[in-house]
Amino acid sequence: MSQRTFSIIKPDAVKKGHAGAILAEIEKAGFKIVSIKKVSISKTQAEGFYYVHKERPFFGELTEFMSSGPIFPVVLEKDNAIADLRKLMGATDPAKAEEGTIRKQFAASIGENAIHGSDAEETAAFEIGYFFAGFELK
Ligand code: FUP
Repeated sequence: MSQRTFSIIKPDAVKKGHAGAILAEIEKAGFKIVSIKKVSISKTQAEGFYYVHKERPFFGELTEFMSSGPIFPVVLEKDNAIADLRKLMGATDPAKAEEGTIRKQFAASIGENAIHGSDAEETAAFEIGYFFAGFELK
């Protein structure tokens, strides 16, 4: 069944000029780009997005990094989109990511790991709504 998920091309990938190559991989894997924009977010906005991680030791570093430069929030659609994007992204730590995954190819470290992807339906709904208004999702 067709499903939507949410992704972010993170500041490290945008800075290195990898946004286009990553989006090409995503399209090649059968995802339709429903909506995309380029934005820079504040540390407070990054904290709101990652509030589930607020007690984790890396929260400060993570939100500092996510507000360090422009990002591309993206809404994607395909059958089984949430699980399939997670698979295409690879493990959080690129050193543990499988060959051919986006993080294996484009991520430098566990912190600066090129791409975000929602991990469940409820998080996808929250994350899409955090970055996109209804009229941007036709
Ligand atoms: P993922 O879903 O693979 O993006 O990973 P998590 O939701 O566990 O973590 C969200 C982000 O926190 C990661 F993308 C990078 C950052 N993080 C760290 O910086 N250090 C860690 O040990 C774990 C996660």
